[in-house]
Amino acid sequence: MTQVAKGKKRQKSQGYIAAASAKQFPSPSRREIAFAGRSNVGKSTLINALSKRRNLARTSKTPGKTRLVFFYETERADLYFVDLPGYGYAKASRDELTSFSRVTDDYFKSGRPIGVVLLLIDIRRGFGDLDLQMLDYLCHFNIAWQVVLTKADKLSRQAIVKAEREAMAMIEKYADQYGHKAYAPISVAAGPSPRDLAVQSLERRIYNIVDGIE
Ligand SMILES: Nc1nc2c(ncn2[C@@H]2O[C@H](COP(=O)(O)OP(=O)(O)O)[C@@H](O)[C@H]2O)c(=O)[nH]1
Ligand SMILES: [Mg+2]
Repeated sequence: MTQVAKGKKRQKSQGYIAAASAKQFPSPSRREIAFAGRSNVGKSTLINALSKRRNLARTSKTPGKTRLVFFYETERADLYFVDLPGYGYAKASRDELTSFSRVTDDYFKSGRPIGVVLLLIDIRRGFGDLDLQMLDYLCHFNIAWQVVLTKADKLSRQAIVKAEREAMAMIEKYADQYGHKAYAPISVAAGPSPRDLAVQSLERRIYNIVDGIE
């Protein structure tokens, strides 16, 4: 069996579609919950925690590896989790990239049935320029977004409260400016303890947003 054939088989049995360009996006038959953020912020880890499947989305210690958009089937047959390419790092060099990839751009511009975008921010770093650019982008396209502060296990309780307060100030500023709904940030530690209560409250929040309850 060739490498390509093996890859295809695995893709089918795991219930996901990997797209390198807009042409490969699935037909818009399900609503989508998209995960955006810098490379290495914890997108794939959070998708695994929310999917309750440890190895659905591939995680990596090396930033900047994923350049595809992955559409993962979820517990709910009417939804996809969409893992977007991380921004901020070029693959080969460790140079900072200053914009989003073509396929990310296409994803937001092609009128996908997006229910909500989770914008992941490393709780220790806070918002960077590219994160703010992403917020502008989401507001511009009038897409609902929820900020998730990742790797909360790396900070003390007190530092988490401070980081959440700072993130909320940023969220309110953007939401006010665009007349957007301001959802409070949720801090998660999806890596070490995926059954974390915060992951469960995030799960409730995102389903409430896509179902129009919040
Ligand atoms: N301590 C800690 N590490 C995490 C957490 N989430 C992700 N990581 C680690 O961060 C690295 C990047 O995670 P990954 O999900 O691949 O990030 P992605 O590039 O955004 O998809 C991996 O080594 C993960 O194990 C977390 O909540 N806490
Ligand atoms: Mg990833």
